[in-house]
Amino acid sequence: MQTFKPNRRAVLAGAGASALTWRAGFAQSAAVVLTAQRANAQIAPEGYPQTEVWAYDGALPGPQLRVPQGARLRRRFVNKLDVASSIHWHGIRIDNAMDGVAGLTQDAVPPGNSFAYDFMLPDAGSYWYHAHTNSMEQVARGLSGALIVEEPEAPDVDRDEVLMLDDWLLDPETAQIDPDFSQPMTLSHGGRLGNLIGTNGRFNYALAVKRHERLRLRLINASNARIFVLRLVGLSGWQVALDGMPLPAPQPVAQEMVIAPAQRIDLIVDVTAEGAQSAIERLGNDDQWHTQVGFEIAGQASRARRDPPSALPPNPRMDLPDLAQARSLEMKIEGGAMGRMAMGQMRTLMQGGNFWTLAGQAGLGEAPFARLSRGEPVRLRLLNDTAFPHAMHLHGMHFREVLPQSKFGPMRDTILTMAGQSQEIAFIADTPGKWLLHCHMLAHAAAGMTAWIEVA
Ligand SMILES: [Cu+2]
Repeated sequence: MQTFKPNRRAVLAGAGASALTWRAGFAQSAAVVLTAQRANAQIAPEGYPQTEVWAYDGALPGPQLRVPQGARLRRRFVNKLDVASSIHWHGIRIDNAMDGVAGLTQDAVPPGNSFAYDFMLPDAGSYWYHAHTNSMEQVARGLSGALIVEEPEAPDVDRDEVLMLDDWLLDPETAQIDPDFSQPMTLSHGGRLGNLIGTNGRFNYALAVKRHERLRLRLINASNARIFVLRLVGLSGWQVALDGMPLPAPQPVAQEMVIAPAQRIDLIVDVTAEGAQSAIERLGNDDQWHTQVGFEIAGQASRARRDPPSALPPNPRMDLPDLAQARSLEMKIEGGAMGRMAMGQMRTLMQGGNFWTLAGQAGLGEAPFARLSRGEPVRLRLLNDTAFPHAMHLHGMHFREVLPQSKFGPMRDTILTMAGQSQEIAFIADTPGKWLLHCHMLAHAAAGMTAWIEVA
């Protein structure tokens, strides 16, 4: 297998913006800032006005941060918004003080103030960063970006592209973001779903590719609540990582892929289409397939057919938890519309502005859901006793689903649990600190679906 310096290749490929942000990352100057500010973006089709967004460095999505594995990321977060904010580095097994959860790991940064984020990146892979103060609103308004941690030796691909899938809830006349973030219907049902779906801040994002080109595609679901069901057309590919963590072997993409809010899928794909078009398509509510990302074929890559890709090198600390020694925990997910929660209990919940509970509690309590000893194996049963799917995200540590016959699923940081489903996850509590466990349907998190655990 031929290898190459990934960042150099990206520069040579003319990936202008990402190359620049990569250099900024590599400079590792404490003076490098990341600013949350108002900006305008052409999200909606031509003919519509620009949309006012809140964006990191004024870009939608925010600047793509690329850092070598094992390096530090240093960014002074400058808040130029009118509201307090903070940044969560999603999926990073991070120093707890840098996790960005306002009210748990730091105070929200007031308008006009700043906060120095400075942390090690132990794992290669596709991660992302987003606001974690009133995140339902702040992420919906645009505060998210990709955080890519580069392997020391990148896989043999021609290009490396980040695809941030998102949806926006816009006024169909003015193309401005719907400012109602407290709609009971949204909070108690499936969450805030947009009416304009797109990729990388555009409704019709497309890439020009060559036939037989091999691409690494990093899919990131940055939406508030949308579960994307995707398929490849004119592309043949393999999944090589989930939520940043490499799979032990590349998995051929044989059928539809499901990517829940906050989840990532790393693909290596070959452009195999005979015609001029290939695409990642999305299954719509109308049961039709729609283009999510177009791949417009112009020209031919020098190499035609290649061998299947190799597995990505494993990250550190991917050991399987010892189930026999593990502490068993259970978390019931209850509430929401059409659920089985008793009327009286639901009424009390709603008086506090909530619709959902985790293990009987709405929002963060004084005491954690669990106190864990550092290094302890844990198994946690998630019982979704609601009428809706949820994307449960654990901060600070990745987990594996426990499958029948004590087999394990891949390491992930976010698991999709369907209505009525019971799943068990297991992990080694090896990152000290206070860690959030919450639904990444951000309206659900805003309406009670947050808990925390402590590892000490
Ligand atoms: Cu949820």
